Amino acid sequence: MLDEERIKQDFPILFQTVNDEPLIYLDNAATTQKPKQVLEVLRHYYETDNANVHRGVHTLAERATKDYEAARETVRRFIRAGSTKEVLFTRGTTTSLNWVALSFGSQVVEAGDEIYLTPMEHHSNVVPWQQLAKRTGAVLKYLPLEADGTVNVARAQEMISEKGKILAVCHASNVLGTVNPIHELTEMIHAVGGYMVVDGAQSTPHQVVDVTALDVDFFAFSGHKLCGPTGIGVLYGKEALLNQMEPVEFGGEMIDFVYDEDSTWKELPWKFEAGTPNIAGAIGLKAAIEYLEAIGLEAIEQHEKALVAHIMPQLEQIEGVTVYGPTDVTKRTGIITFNVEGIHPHDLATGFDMEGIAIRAGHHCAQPLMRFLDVSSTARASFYFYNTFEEADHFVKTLVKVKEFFQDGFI
Ligand code: C6P
Repeated sequence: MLDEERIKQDFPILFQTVNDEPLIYLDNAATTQKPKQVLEVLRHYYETDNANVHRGVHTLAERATKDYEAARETVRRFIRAGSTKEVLFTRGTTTSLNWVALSFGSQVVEAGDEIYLTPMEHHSNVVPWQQLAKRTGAVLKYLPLEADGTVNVARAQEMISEKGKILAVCHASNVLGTVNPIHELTEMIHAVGGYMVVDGAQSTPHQVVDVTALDVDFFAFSGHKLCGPTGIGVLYGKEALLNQMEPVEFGGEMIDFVYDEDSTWKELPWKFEAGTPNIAGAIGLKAAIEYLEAIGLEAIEQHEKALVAHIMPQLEQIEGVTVYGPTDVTKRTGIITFNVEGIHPHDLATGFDMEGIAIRAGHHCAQPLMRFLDVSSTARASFYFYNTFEEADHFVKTLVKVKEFFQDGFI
């Protein structure tokens, strides 16, 4: 069990009022708040160690380099990768997925090959593949979903053919809260000689991730969704594949020798990291991971499931509320995406904000999924380990209040 009331004290931003009400932050799928422990590490880095990495021989440069590379080792351990050569720092999930599609994708995908996605992918795991398909003449195919938004594994198996080259799928959906059967899907694409690319943006912050056990070829996530800074993310790739993959960006840092007409690259992982990297971001990410590990990823996952299990039956009692995704709470992360009949999601989000509660409304960068759900947009409350049961109850009460306001015209 996790003591969320105590944990909440670590997050200074949560102790403020919004529209004269205590802030309840339920937009954690968009980005998470940062604990004091991370803020202090960032402050300490800039106050005492700030220097460029892999360049200087002076003391500060050596300290910054040591801390930056220690962050890589922390990420390696966190996602259970075999080697730090397999851990590339990027700007975030979007950059990581673009790198794979741009470089690896262009190397292995040919005209007529098939690239599989699911309708629940975030645009960051759709558009780079659309562009790759256009460049190469490959065919994009969407694996079918069940009515509750989970992947229809049997039909996926039928659909994945000998032409399959890439299967790109989210580990957890940013809308439905479903967790996909990554290992099973990985076996399917490997069986036809293809590669598995996983968007881990919404799983890595909420559950134990083991890229080695999952046997995925590439895995992407963002630091800001797990209490780390913005502008830092990770691309994991199997060493043999990264060795074969060409860099996407070129310039300082990533070269070995630069001749007049051509150049050679450093070894992994540095051949991919052109220019001055986000040093503070990596160091902040390390602090965030250590913070999460101290709480325990299993405890975080349990807490979010307990919150959702507490809320879902209450939502079912409210007339006109539709919750999307599986009804089985054990199959969900801490995301609750919903609509209220007759009320636009943006009105709902504004109503919640009037009550100090931050939720998100819109298409959540998942327009193919909106078409599957046959809606133009939805509201979404996304919980994290620092959200309390009291906040969960307040969320439900506020939903009733906001609904009555828009239906009856007073609050
Ligand atoms: N989803 C949300 O509110 P970046 O922006 O690169 O850190 O992450 C992109 C991304 C990729 N995949 C998934 C599953 C995601 O949820 C996100 C970010 C946010 O749902 C912002 S749109």
